[in-house]
Parts: sequence; structure tokens; C-alpha cells
Amino acid sequence: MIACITGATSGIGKATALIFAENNYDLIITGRRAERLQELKNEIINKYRVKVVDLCFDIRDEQQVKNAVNTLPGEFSRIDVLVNNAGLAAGLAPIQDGQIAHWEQMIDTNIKGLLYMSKHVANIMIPNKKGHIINIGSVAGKEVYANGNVYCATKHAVDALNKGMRIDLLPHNIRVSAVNPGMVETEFSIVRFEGDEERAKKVYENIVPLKPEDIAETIYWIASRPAHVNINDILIMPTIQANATTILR
Ligand code: NDP
Ligand code: 8X3
Repeated sequence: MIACITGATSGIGKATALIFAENNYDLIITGRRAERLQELKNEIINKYRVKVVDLCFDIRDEQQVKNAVNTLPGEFSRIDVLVNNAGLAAGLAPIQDGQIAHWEQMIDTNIKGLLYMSKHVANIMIPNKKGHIINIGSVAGKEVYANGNVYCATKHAVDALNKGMRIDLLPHNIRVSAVNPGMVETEFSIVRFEGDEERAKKVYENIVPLKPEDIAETIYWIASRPAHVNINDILIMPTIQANATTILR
């Protein structure tokens, strides 16, 4: 079995790559940071003895996505599972103060990048008459919170695309699932606050957030259901978080 995991250089994507490798999947791992991809590839090969292809590209660039997917080595050109994980939040500001560059980065990565990957990988899965696309959404795709405007909109788009893809790919025996996490401690907040580690740390202060491994286990569980079972949608929260804004500190 072959799994392709986008955004495997950090957080949820990295933990997902490790759990699939542990379960004997060969892997395609992607991200923009070549050194981290290489380190993860070495770690996985040494530990789990599976095959790994690392693809370094920016998911916002459709040509790069197409080239990466269409030039996979022969034995990797059958993808069983695609985990659409690469994504980010940039900034946290009221709409009138939002930075256009942040909006474009989130829309281009979280929506358009996910679309490019889904289209090109679905076209590999369709002739095989099977496959599974697992989309990483968010609680921010189910609710909106103050200053989350555009990030929440991109994750609402992922929610809609998850439902739409499930319909469109139904005749091709391709399963489509979404995992929507609440707060997970990764590099997410460091990226959101543009490297301000102190501010990022405060997000998880005095709470027990989810760990990337909690989400990775859920993703693997979804992928490992029997072929006749599709998990459409999961919302998974830390116990201290009831919804997007109600958090016990
Ligand atoms: P991290 O910042 O730790 O990881 C994000 C990953 O996305 C990195 O591997 C990064 O790789 C990749 N990525 C970002 N932009 C691009 C791009 N343009 N091209 C290719 N890869 C890209 O965050 P998380 O692990 O937390 O985030 C993973 C997913 O989970 C995201 O979709 C996020 O929205 C979602 N999520 C996170 C939650 C949280 O609380 N952490 C909660 C709910 C959902 P690189 O920089 O090397 O390109
Ligand atoms: C990431 C979680 O609550 O910051 O999607 O939107 S949140």
C-alpha cells in the first residue's frame, strides 16, 4: 500500500507519515523544506524498512504539483491513500485589518493546494478503481471565531470540498473522509504568528492540547477501516476544549 502525505515536514503530517510507515505503507512525503523531508525519509527507512519518495514543492503552484505527481517513479504511481494535510493559518486579525498577503497565502494553500493535489491524485486513483482521500479540516471549518475570518473560511471550504469530492468520486470507488481537529500543539501557532514563539506558546499555556499523534492515529484508523466502510467526517477535540472558543484553562 502507498500513502501520500502532504505537509509531512512537521506536526500532524510528520506524525501521520510515521504511523503509516509503522503499518508497512510505502510513502510519498511532501513539503517545501527539503532538509526536513530528507531527515524524515532517512528516519523512516532506517526504522521501518519501507520505501519513501520525498517530493519538495510548493503546493500553491499547480505546475509543481502536476509535475511532482506525474513524474513519480513507476512503483509509486499507484497511490492508495492521499492525506491532504498541508495547510496553515497566517495572522489573526479583524477583517478590516487583515493583510492581503496572509489571505492569499491561506486561500492558495488550504483551498487551491488541496484542490490541485486532489485532482491530480484522483486521476491516478480512478483507473485503479479504488483509493482514499483524507482531508484535514478543522473545528474552524465547522464554526467561526473572532479574527479567524479567512482561516475559518478556508477550512469551511475544505468541509464543502470534502462533501463534494465524496459525491463526485463515489462512482470510482474512492473513499473521501475529513478529520477536523481542535487545538493541536504543532508549529501551527508559530507559523500563524510569523515566528513569534512566545505568543505561540501562550495558545497552549495551562491546557493539555491534542498531540499530532492523536490526529495521526485517527487518520490511520480511518484509512484502515474495511473497504466497504467510509468515515465521512470526524471532529476531534482536546478534552479541555468544547468548541472553537470554549476552553478550560
Ligand atoms: P505545522 O505548521 O506543524 O505543519 C504544516 C505543514 O504544512 C508543514 O509540513 C508545511 O511544510 C506544510 N505546508 C504549509 N504550506 C505549504 C505549502 N505552500 N506547500 C507545501 N507544504 C506546505 O501545522 P499542523 O501540523 O498543525 O497543520 C497541519 C494541518 O492541520 C493544516 O491543514 C492545519 O490547518 C490543520 N489543523 C491544525 C490544527 C492545530 O491546532 N495545529 C487544528 C486543526 C487543523 P513546509 O513548511 O515544509 O512547506
Ligand atoms: C486550527 C485550530 O482553533 O486555531 O485549525 O482554528 S484553530
